[in-house]
Amino acid sequence: MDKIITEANFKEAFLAYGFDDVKSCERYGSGHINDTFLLIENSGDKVILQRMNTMVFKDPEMLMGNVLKVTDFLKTSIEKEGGDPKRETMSVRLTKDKKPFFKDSDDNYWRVYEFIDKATGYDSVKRPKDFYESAYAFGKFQRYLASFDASRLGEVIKDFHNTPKRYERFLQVVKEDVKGRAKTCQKEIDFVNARAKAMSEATDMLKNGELPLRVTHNDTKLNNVLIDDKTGMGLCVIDLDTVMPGLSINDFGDSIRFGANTAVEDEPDVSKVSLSLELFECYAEGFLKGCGGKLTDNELKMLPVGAKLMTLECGMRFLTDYLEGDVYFNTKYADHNLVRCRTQFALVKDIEDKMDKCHEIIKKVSNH
Ligand code: ADP
Ligand code: GN1
Ligand code: MG
Repeated sequence: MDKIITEANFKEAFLAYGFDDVKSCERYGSGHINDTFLLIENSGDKVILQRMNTMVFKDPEMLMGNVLKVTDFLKTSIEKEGGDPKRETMSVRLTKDKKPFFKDSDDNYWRVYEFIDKATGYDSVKRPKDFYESAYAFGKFQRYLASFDASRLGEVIKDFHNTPKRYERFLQVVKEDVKGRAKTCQKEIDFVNARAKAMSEATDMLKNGELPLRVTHNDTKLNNVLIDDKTGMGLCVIDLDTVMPGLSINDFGDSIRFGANTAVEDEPDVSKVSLSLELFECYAEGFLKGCGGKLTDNELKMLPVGAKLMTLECGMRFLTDYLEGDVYFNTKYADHNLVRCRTQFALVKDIEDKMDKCHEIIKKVSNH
């Protein structure tokens, strides 16, 4: 569990960044990893102040190095296409000492982003158009980064979307059962084990050279893209912590997991959970358009499998965290991770049942 943030910690961070006239500094957004605050100065200036989660991101210096490289690169690409780099990508605010983060005397790592105003990160799809726009933005993000040299990026979390490795770790955690919780979730453990063979479907293809390694976002939830309140267009891809070499089908898949579910990620009533084929199609259209026709035939073919695998992997990660005593994801109540896991598994089952239909949709959308 993360240690608390004291008044003194905030004061040090404010000083490091030169915020000497703070009007308010409140928790903001619904991310599961970092501690995010919206800081407003009396002048009306707004910034996002975050305490980075150093349990998850063990090398914050490398992480911020990645973020700076990626945002600098994106700024140039956005300018070239006549966009507004101040709103269409993140801007890191430096400390008074010109550093991209600040470490306080309790070893908390802080960073500041310019606040992107009049734009919203949604926790669920209110209008299909927003989902289409988010897809276009994530696809475009990938298109921009297609010419970024991946070897410049550090691997911030090793094997982040290596599903078979995640499965190995899951098996270990079930075996150790440090909190004695395995007996409360045997059905869910069985659900994972029944899919042992499926875990390496995508990673095997990567190994065999059948799927290309690209620079991907790796955390493409709907609330990690801001939609412009005025134009309704996908404005800015945020949460760049996990930008690393990865698979396009995982970026596609994670968005489907979160946004094409007819229920929210932590819906306790699993009868409400299903894959909306309408939203699946809508996302596929936006994503393929955003990628600019750059996906290979194998990638296109594997997009629905990406959706299944990202949902299975995420459910397995929630279950792993529940078994370990809720040490990774921010939780709001005792069984939150177990509830999230059940939602994911109900969605996996529905994706499996609708797999043929998903393939048909991709064929139609990509004209293959
Ligand atoms: P986490 O890694 O915990 O998910 P995020 O970086 O995604 O943290 O930030 C959490 C939330 O804060 C986002 O979902 C978004 O609503 C908001 N947010 C983050 N950065 C900005 C920004 N630069 N401008 C406006 N809102 C932001
Ligand atoms: C976390 O940071 P956030 O809330 O956007 C997690 C993702 C999970 C997601 C599940 C670094 O995303 O991998 O898919 O929760 N991020 C990290 O909601 O582990
Ligand atoms: Mg986030």
